[in-house]
Amino acid sequence: MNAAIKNEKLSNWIKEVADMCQPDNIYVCNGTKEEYNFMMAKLIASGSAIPLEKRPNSYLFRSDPSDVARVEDRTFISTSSKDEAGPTNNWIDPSELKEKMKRLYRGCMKGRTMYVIPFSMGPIGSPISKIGVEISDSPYVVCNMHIMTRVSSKVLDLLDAGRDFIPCLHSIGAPLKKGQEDVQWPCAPIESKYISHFPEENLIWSFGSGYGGNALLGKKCLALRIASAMAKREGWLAEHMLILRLTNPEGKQYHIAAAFPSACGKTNLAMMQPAVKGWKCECIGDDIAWMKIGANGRLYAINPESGFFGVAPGTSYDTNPMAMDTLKENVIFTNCALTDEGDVWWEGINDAVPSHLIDWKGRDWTPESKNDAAHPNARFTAPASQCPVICKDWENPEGVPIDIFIFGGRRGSVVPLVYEAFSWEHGVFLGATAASETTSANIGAVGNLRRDPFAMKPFCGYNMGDYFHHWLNMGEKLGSKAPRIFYVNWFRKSQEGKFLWPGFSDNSRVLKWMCDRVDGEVSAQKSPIGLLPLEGDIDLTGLNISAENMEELMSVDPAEWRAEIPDIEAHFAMFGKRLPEKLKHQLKDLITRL
Ligand code: SAT
Ligand code: MN
Repeated sequence: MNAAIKNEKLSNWIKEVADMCQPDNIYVCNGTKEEYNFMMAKLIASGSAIPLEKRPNSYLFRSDPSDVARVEDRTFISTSSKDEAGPTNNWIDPSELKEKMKRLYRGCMKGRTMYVIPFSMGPIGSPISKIGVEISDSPYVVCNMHIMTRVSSKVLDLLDAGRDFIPCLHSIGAPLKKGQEDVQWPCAPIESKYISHFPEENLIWSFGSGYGGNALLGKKCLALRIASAMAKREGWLAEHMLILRLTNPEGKQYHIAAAFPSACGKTNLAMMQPAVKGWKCECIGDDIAWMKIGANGRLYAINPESGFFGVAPGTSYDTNPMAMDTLKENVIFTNCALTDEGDVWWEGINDAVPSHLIDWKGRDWTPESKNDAAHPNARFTAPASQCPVICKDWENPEGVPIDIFIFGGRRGSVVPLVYEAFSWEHGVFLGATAASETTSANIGAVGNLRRDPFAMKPFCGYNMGDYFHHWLNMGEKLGSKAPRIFYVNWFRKSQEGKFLWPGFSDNSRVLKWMCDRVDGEVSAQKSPIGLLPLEGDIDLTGLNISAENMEELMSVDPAEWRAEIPDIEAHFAMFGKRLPEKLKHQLKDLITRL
């Protein structure tokens, strides 16, 4: 081992894991540039990383075709009783799961180095931040953690000063026999993949996958699943939300936190350049928000991450120029296509389709090829500090005061562009019943409608019925200082199957309406599902959209909504006694209004 560990809990844990996993070496990470370069050099030498000639200090990785997204079926919330994990989580008894996984972990790092990665979620030393230590046998994970979290030996100093940490154990599950040659992306078969959480002891055990949220354990595992359980216990919120600051032409600031399922445009919204004249948007975070009630009674949010792990396909100078500018250098690309000039390419990056590429599986690709050149869940890992519209307060340990919450999803029909909740309780009902068509961010079928409450279905570390209670309680604590709640759907389609709303920078028109509502500048019209904008109140200046399209976008068809009720009822029935009475009333009221 290259460094002495003074903290007893940590040194004991390292020893225990090393005894079990039997790595050849142990290396304690310090988070420096030199370390990053050293790791990358090893990854280039082994053939795993391809340096990109066109982008300084940037690399392309290709994963195993079986290891391309989060594996929700193999993700477990292991609480002492099944009821504590609730109906939306997979559950195995903790001792049984640990036994199973210990068998897998035994000797799993043979032939490899075990990396000890001390990291902070949130600014190092801030009272809101949480410390994690990930043990991983993947140098790809180390490099990604350098970007996505604050990896530093200063974190070890904090442990010495008495701070606690969350142990996050990760193995790709691919030991090497003596002399055995490694593959480009080692991982274990699907049936031995486990992404396990033990929220009652703040512990994470992940085995078998090297990809994204399965392996970069600071993100979904710590900052959402474990943190949501801590937040419930401690009275704060850990949410799957972007955070942005809007500034109006008079200089007034509004802070918005918005929850959408994975691959529904959070990164695009977080970095949007408003189409509305004089308005400015700055990014604070694109995926996760931790929120606490401040001394003045308002809700303050921080982004615990330090990078973006964004979906590449569809990202372009038209859809998200700020993301494109973030990606000029120091980026890790995974499962993108490679151009002959040594740059990355993906579907939707620009109109010019190259005549030849190497696809994400490493095969020759031409425009005649049947398959996509980049995997639909291909990702970029980029430092948040490189985003041209990163907010100057993005690392402020105090956070920013939230004015507006937005929930939403991807719905081709039924749901209008925007509506406002009647009250906090009704807003919680909107969050609790949010639905979206599934995307390629999870292994499984794409395009099926599923209820994804608060976009937290895959990320809530305890019983979701209790989570709904927690949101209702937070509203009571916040009282008149609670953020206003809205629901949006950027994805409604016409009868002909065309998107009705242009989206992207034009979404600012919808956000502006929300700000006007907060300021009491505009009224709204009551509909059975919530408060709708009055005609003319959404600023459409400079936008070429027909009155018919606008009408179709905003239409609420009671018959279509009545047809949703059985699915909402079935969804609520899952939670049994844990479903808050207030949500039952909300559903009754909706039925009456319809
Ligand atoms: O792979 S991740 O879980 O980090 C990405 C996502 O699903 O949002
Ligand atoms: Mn996400």
